[in-house]
Amino acid sequence: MSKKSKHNISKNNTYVFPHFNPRLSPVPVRRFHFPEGFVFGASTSAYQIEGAIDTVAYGRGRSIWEDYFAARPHLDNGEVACDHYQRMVEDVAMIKKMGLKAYRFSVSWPRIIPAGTGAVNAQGLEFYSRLVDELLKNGIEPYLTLYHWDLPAAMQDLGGWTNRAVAEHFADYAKVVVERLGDRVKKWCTFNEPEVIVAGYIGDGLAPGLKNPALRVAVGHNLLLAHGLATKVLRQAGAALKSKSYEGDLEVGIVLNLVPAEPASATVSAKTAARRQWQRNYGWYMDGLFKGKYPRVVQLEARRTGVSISAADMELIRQPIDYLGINWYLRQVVTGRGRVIRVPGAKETLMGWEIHAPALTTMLLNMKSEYRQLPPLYITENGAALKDERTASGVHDLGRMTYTYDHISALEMASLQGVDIRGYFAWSLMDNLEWSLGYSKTFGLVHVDRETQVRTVKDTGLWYSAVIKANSRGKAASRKGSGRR
Ligand code: IFM
Repeated sequence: MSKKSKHNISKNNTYVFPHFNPRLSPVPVRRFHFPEGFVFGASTSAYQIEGAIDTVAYGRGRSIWEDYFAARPHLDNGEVACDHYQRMVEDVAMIKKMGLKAYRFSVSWPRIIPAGTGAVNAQGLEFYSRLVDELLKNGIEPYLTLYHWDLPAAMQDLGGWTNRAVAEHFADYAKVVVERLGDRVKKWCTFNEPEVIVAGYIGDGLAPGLKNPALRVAVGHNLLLAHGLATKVLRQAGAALKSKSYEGDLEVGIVLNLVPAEPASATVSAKTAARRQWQRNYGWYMDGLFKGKYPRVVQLEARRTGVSISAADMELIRQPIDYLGINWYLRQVVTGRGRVIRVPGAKETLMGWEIHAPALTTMLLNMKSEYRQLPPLYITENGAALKDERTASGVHDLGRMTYTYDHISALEMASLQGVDIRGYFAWSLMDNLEWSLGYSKTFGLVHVDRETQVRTVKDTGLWYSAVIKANSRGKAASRKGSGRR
């Protein structure tokens, strides 16, 4: 490091914070028109960043990513990931330096209850307790997700999410976590992206990789049941713990990845096909949660695949939640024949996902008019896998900066038109394990050197940091009340 360098380097050389001049930023650093209390944060998930999966050293049980993807040794795995388990304190210091007001992370079921049910791994639970303390000490609000895809292998041995009993075990696990952390964590989320969890049963790109399309509705329905059971547990525990360190009740939500389907043309057939595409794949989670009834296309599929759905199930699923988290990445464009097409000339990320921010505004406005019971919303993930250029002066990623600006602006448009939107979380805080795609697809605000683990805040991270600063100026640090219906 030359003396002249303006880079800021952390005490232990863990992260580098290059100099950034907001006035010279190629993308505007401005105040957005969001309501008071709007929160800017970033997200991660346990398996994608923690490492420390060794059962002996860390007491963690095996997950489906080890045992059910074991036949694929060529794939990158989560053995080291971002080594966050060891570097947690410095990572929180970096989050603080970036000015993030909130941090969304997941806790790992196999780390806390290695066999999925029964004995608790005290070391694992303690890790999250320390993380929460560290965040609070630094003025960062924890947003905790109970399940971000790392099912204990022992639960998969029972059939995983095809088995309703696993939903009960999940609720017991939620109880263990809330009893330990509920005095300090206010924002709780049951599941991250049920639709993608289902994808691991009907395809082979994600664990457990069962390739059985007939399991689609059974798995999705059991996940929503598990959400309902855990929500009850969290509420009960919350009431018992009431107002230890924060005002009011703890808030419970779920995170859905929503991909709106837009018709490729103005024809009736294209509109009908787009509606069907949405309802079959994404809308049914919304309908279950906020209407207490699945759309017809899903009811028929349930009947065809032998899934019985009772009125009591739907009551459990539709119980009020305090917020809905939305992970937003792309839209789909659908022809009259129901084919999802690529829009000629459209820009795409390295995931092959179309970049089209206006669809976010449209989707939010449509949701507002379709779902009367919609709770307050958060964008709990949004980001892009794009090329990063690493030079001596930093990590340059103008494409991601533009993408992020455009999406926050699209969110602002929805907010100005009356959508109750309370926060935005970038995916992801740092480059991490993109599941079976390994470390090749990077979404981070922060670059992670795979050899040294040194973190370097990318240009987008620096820009985001400046945006947060610009949006905090002059605002009282007020906290909104619970959004419960
Ligand atoms: O990395 C994933 C994350 O785990 C869930 N949401 C989408 C991200 C990008 O694919």
